[in-house]
Amino acid sequence: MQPSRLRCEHREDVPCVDTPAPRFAWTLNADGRNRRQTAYQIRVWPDGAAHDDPTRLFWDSGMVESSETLEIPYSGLPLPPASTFVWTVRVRDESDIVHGWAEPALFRTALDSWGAVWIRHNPLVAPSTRPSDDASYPAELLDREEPSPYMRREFQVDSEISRATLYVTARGLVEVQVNGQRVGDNLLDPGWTDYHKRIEYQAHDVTAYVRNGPNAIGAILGTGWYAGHVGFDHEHPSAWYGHSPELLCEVRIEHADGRTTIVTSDGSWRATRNGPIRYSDLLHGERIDARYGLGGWSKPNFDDTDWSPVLVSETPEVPIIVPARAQPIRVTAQLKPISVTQQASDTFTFDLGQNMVGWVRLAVQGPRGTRLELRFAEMLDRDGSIYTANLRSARAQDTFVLAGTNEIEVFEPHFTFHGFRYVEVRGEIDPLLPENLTGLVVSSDTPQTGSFTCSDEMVNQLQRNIEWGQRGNFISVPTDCPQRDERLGWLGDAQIFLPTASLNMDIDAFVSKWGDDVLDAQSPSGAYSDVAPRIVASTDGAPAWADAGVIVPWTHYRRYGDLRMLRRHWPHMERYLAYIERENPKLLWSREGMDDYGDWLSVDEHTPPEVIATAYWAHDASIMAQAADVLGNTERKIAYQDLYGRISKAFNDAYVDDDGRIRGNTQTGYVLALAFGVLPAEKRAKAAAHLVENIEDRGWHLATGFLGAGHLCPVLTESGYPDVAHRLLLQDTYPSWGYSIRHGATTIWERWDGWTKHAGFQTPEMNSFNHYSLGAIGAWLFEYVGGIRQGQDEFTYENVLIAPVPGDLAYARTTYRSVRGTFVSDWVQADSRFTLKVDVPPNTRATLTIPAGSGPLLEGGSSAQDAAGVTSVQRDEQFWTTKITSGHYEFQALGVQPARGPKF
Ligand code: RAM
Repeated sequence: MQPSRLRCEHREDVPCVDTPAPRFAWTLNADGRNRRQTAYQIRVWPDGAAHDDPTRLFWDSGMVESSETLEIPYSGLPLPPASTFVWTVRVRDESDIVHGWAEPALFRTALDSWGAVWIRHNPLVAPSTRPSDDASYPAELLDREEPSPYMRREFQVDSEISRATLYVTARGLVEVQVNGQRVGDNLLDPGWTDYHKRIEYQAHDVTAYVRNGPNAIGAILGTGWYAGHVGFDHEHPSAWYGHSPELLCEVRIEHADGRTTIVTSDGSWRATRNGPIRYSDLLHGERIDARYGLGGWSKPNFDDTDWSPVLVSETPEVPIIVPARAQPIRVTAQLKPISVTQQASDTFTFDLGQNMVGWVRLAVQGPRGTRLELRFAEMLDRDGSIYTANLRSARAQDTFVLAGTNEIEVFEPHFTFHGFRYVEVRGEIDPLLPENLTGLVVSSDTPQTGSFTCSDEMVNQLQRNIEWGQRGNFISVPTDCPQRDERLGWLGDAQIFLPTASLNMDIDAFVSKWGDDVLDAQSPSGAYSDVAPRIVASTDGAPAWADAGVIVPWTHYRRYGDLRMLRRHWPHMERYLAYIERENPKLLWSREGMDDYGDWLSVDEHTPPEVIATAYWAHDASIMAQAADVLGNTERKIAYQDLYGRISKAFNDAYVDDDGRIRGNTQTGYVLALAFGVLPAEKRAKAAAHLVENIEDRGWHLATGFLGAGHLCPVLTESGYPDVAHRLLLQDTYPSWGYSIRHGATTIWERWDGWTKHAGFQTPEMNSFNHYSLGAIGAWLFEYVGGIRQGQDEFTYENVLIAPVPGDLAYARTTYRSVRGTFVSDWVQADSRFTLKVDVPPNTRATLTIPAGSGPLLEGGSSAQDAAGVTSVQRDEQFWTTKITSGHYEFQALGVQPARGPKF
């Protein structure tokens, strides 16, 4: 029983931790059934020492009698700052066998203080205005020039190096080079936070970069979220946090003789703005002019006499500078164009075949000064030209100017990103071929954890579209869209999509980081904001958006078991609940003139805002009661249960008639009331019937916006209408998920009618083709069609349900790598039998629900009753219910009619 996937502070890569008690977790792998961990032993030691040298151990937990594999806090000697540690774990199993130590993993401890100071280029030193040999350089480009600062210093190392670590951050964006080599593969560091309150830094092992003798370190800065354009507020067009980017960094060199030398950002650095990056902005793009090549600027002995001294910054200190919590942004995939068409003698349009987020690498050859203009778009217009109207004010344009080296020159931007499928390249260049261009897909590098495939290709495309939407919008924060002048961390979108996102990928660390952004953005009143980090949309308290402050930590806890995050958010959640109650003393959400987005982008239906808001408030209260219970706070639990009851009663008295009809009679009204459990038992079935009537009246179409879309299919399924849920899944006429897919969508669209056959493109004012919210149906695919889910009172995947809802699909295969290991549900219905293969990881249990027919239930060909690891088998009219322990099983229910499974 070998532990694997060792995680420290929720990361498998090397995290830098700033807590005295970092938490450890692992996953167990073991053959056979009913496998359990009965004890564990953890050891932690400094990197370089041996784990069996007792004099060097910082912590040896000894054998701890426990089956726990999550959230185990370090409790050894105090961990010194700025150090690297190794840890491992071994376990004892159910037969008292102690197994071998796991492959060790690393973590670093944070800096305790910075010896470095923030530096910036001197704004009084103007960059050269145009390359010396190009008098014709277009004036309109020069106007926009705001070249990136390049900064450097040299340092001498004169004794053997045992380790070198770089700690670096920026107000803006930063890329570091040491001795001519780019450090690491992180992109767009340090990501986005409210820079007035909190900035993250990265730690990199640079031992391989630094050498005995002369060394040089260099940094390139971009404006990024700090000083560039963000969002859509034209009154406040850029520089939300500051005007000019700044650098903070420090290299700690540990020597073999035990000494440490520190090289920091300080007044001795020199800077220039005469490098190749002439302009960069997240929304508008980047301009690179290779004629400004700086040669070996980040190598030692470079002549920087025409560079100028940097200024030590006078910007007020940031209160909190913390190590980066989540995985960095990286290139996570590369795409080759599926075609290139020549639009005019100097215009080529590449099609990458996939709406993606990131940028392109262009490899071209041409004369010095050749200027190539690249524009990016998600869609094509009727005439085959790129459709950019929906980007609003985002120019999304990269410019590459060739140095004319007689060789192939390779261009790639540094400090921008675009959302696109099509790339138009314009310029005097030999005809371009697909080989000239590569799409680089850029995303926060969250590991994949889920997969879903089934017998219906349209549904498989839906799953791919959801994943691409996630990839493209999880860039440091979860954003609404990646292409237009917006890209904000909308709370509503996030709370709707996180249950799905956390099945597709391990967003544990990513969300705990964004959780801090949410706390940083909370108003003094207690209201949570509309967006976090909080800029552009400065309002707060919107129902279903602000409620994310409560929903997100709870969703996160249920997926990942992160109690510390829940505890940290708890007082803020309490403040929010107090705020709503203060504003709505009658227990119905009634605050006039408040921020309210309603059931955003619903079609032909208007759900009364008070119905939505009050249902969400009840939902918050119910979450609070459950969270209080988990946190061991019985008094608050009772108080919130009571509040939940009172809000539900007020909701029913005001909005629900005896026949279960809810004010507005809309799909989302019924869906939310049912999902959040605010209806009394006797009205639930009636309300569900009204919901189905509504869907039927629309010819089996949905009408929900963001808020209803994610809960719709789960509610239908739970209310006894799985066939209706499947019907909506497979629907491909407007409006439906299938409609966009039938019309070529490779991502989830912002609106059901983003493009329709009858009306063409929706208004360019708000029409993103890469918005994940409506992709919130993804959780239903995993949790109901695949069937892997947690029961109401079951947390963190110790005891799961595997209850497939097959509909008319012939098969579905679902895998989910949970915090406790991988669950698989792989079912096929054919020839009067329903086959379900499952994997349940060690230390966990599952209850399976399998469609029952006239024949028996077999496991591995014999009676399921007698199978090893099966602890109970029961049946009612419709289903077998089987309880199993860990392991791999193959069940078959025989005589299931009709051939495609039960009729619900
Ligand atoms: C739009 C955003 C987002 C939504 C808000 C209310 O501008 O795209 O998706 O949450 O409005």
